[in-house]
Amino acid sequence: MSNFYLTVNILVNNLVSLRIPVMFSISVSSGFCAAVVYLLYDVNPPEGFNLRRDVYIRMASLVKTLRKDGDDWVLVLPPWGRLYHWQSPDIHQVRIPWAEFFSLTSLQANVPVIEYEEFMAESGGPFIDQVLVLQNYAEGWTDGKWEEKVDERPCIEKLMYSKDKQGYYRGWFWGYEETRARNVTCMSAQGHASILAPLLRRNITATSVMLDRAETVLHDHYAGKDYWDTRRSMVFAKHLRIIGDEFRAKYLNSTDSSDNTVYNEDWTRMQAKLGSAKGGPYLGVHLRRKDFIWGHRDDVPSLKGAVKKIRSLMKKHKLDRVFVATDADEEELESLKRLLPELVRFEPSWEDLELLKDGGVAIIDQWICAHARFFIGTSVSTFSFRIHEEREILGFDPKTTYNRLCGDTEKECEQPTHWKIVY
Ligand SMILES: Nc1nc2c(ncn2[C@@H]2O[C@H](COP(=O)(O)OP(=O)(O)O)[C@@H](O)[C@H]2O)c(=O)[nH]1
Ligand SMILES: [Mg+2]
Repeated sequence: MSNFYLTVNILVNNLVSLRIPVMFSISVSSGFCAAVVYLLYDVNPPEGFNLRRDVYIRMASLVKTLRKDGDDWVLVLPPWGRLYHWQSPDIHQVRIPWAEFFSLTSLQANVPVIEYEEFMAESGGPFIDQVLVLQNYAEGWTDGKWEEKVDERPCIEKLMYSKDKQGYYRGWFWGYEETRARNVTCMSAQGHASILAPLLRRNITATSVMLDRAETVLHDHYAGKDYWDTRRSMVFAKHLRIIGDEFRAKYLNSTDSSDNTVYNEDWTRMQAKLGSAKGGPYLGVHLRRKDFIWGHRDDVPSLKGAVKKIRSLMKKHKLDRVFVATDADEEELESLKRLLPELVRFEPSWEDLELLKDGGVAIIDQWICAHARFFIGTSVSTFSFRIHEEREILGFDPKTTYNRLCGDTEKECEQPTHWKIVY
């Protein structure tokens, strides 16, 4: 009996102590639920689309770690835009929501995510409580010893944020000029993404924290189960997959049923057996040019060298069609077409490009390469790596996937690593 009263007393006390903050603090939405905390992030401006996709995986992992303590962390998707490679003229390519490229419901089945505009609406405006600018340690690794650590430090590089008259920090917030930060701090960090978790938990008085230069932290466990869960959840937006599929059917004689590449939009149910996918009757090539050849890298072939390899692969695998995804400029493209007149490319009209944007076209290129009977990519291109993963998800034999073009004079042409999915 006395026990009963005690329980009631505790309950009453808890109710009282829980209710009080509700009356004074707008950040607590209900007495019993953990308050929402938003994690925002951004990546070094020169980084391209496919490394950014990789950083998303690191941030999703961090949010999962943060949520383990019961706090309701939500990942805010950084709008796409102002990417160095997205230079199609006269097309507005900024403030692009993730839903234009990825299936949001698929992402949400992995970790809670919202678009930036939703964040502004939900959190009460274009304000970010705390920006943490991640950087390395000025002194590098001391004694050549690697250790995981994170510390507040003076900013090493010039701060890309400046205070306005009201004392708010202004800077690049994905093209949302009205967005401001209340506080900006530089943090030296060395290690995997989740080393930030204790620091972020201590910061819990803030309702929104943005990690800038988020690529500074590494994967918690590259190619582990959590990596693959997040990667598999990055299902391309349906309209892009449909356009890619229609193109395959029309120009490459390729359909899912004949190629054994039937896709389940619900990624949690997609578990294709390795080697089960046959792929369409064409060779898929990702031929990365531009900045990859400007540096005269010896692991990247000349056009002639690439075409020679393409022809020999077509012969070897008895394929009479070849699909080429490339970022080659006009001049190189003309040469390539002269050397390989039968090549098939996805070339959108200006109107289509305006709708799909450079990012959408890149995804369609990747999707078509992902369905080829045999694929060959370019050395250390994250664009090619994402194609490898897509093919792994579809269930291709690794021999048909982890291939890359070799430089004309490259001696040891090491081939890409096979990363097996952990389900
Ligand atoms: N459409 C299309 N775009 C490409 C292709 N290759 C490169 N790009 C563009 O160039 C960018 C390359 O940057 P990134 O994604 O970082 O890949 P990486 O630099 O090759 O590792 C892509 O995001 C695309 O915008 C391609 O085959 N097709
Ligand atoms: Mg890049």
